[in-house]
Amino acid sequence: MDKKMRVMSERPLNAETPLVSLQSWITANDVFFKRNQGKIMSAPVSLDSWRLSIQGLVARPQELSFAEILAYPKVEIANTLECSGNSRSLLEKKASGNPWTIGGVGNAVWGGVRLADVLDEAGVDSQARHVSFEGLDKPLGSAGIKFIRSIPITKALDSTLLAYEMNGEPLPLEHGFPLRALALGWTGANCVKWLSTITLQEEPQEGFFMDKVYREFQKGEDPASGQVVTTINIKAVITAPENGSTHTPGSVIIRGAAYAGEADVARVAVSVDDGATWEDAAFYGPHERYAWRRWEFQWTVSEPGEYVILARATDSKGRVQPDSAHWNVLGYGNNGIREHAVAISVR
Ligand SMILES: Nc1nc2c(c(=O)[nH]1)N[C@H]1C(S)=C(S)[C@@H](COP(=O)(O)O)O[C@H]1N2
Ligand SMILES: [Mo]
Repeated sequence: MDKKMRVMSERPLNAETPLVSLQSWITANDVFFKRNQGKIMSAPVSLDSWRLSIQGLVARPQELSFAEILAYPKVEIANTLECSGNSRSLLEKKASGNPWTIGGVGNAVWGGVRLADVLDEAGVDSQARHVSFEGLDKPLGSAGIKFIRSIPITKALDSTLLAYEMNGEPLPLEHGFPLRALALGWTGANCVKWLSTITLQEEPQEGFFMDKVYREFQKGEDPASGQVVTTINIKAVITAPENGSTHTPGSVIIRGAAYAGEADVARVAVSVDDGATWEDAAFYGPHERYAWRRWEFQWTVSEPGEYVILARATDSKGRVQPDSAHWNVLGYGNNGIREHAVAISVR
């Protein structure tokens, strides 16, 4: 793994993408954030023996070989993937979990097949309401709890990919080789890696990774009563200039990325005076559904001083990034404008 990544833990492997690598539209595979709950296999599984089981509420249960997956029509989709806990460490009030700054996110072009096509072949029963995904990774720790997650059937049939390629390469081992789920526009926890079994069921999956985590709840509340984290929140991140950097008077280019999960990023506004006034940034580069948009703002600063730069994204449905994040015990979905402020000096 690239040593430029910020490793938060080795066992399990949790590492975030460095700021410089968030500046390109495509996040390279070697610096793409890595988030794991369990133990990654030390070597890729053999494609000859690998099978994907489709079971549960289907007319024709399947045991698909990798070649059979490849035989489905191939789609390539740019999709920004973000960990539910990204930006957690920027919250003013501490929340438990990996201390992500802004690098628990990345954008890749994923190659694979539509889950809908595969499920169509299996014949989905009319009682099926949820689709659960299980991977080949082994749990860490004595409790031995496997990472199994389900999503509603509507999402599974509408916009979920089974990906075997990442940025034109076979899915790297750390990102789920040979096949992973990608619920487009939804947070990483909804995108199970090293897929082995897909089960169609009437009820949502139960268990630790559905009921105790990836839900937004407050202190004293039962985690299971909280909302499940699904779509990625509207958010703009500033990738330049760097927080705490010093500049000479003149031109300073402010750049970043903005993403909105299943929605489209419609607008990014920038403030260089700590929120007193705002101006629109300009978008540049590709504009694709589910992928982040890059933006920039050419700022001319003549007065030396301390400046606080803020960015505020709005999506196509009119949803605006909040001034401050909606806090919850596990610190999910931090998209607060304040929390993502960048302070610089001009001298
Ligand atoms: N099998 C399996 N899938 C998994 C996980 C895991 O621990 N095991 N972690 C999830 C979480 S929380 C995230 S954020 C994403 C991270 O994907 P990446 O490591 O490819 O960036 O994978 C998800 N899929
Ligand atoms: Mo995550």
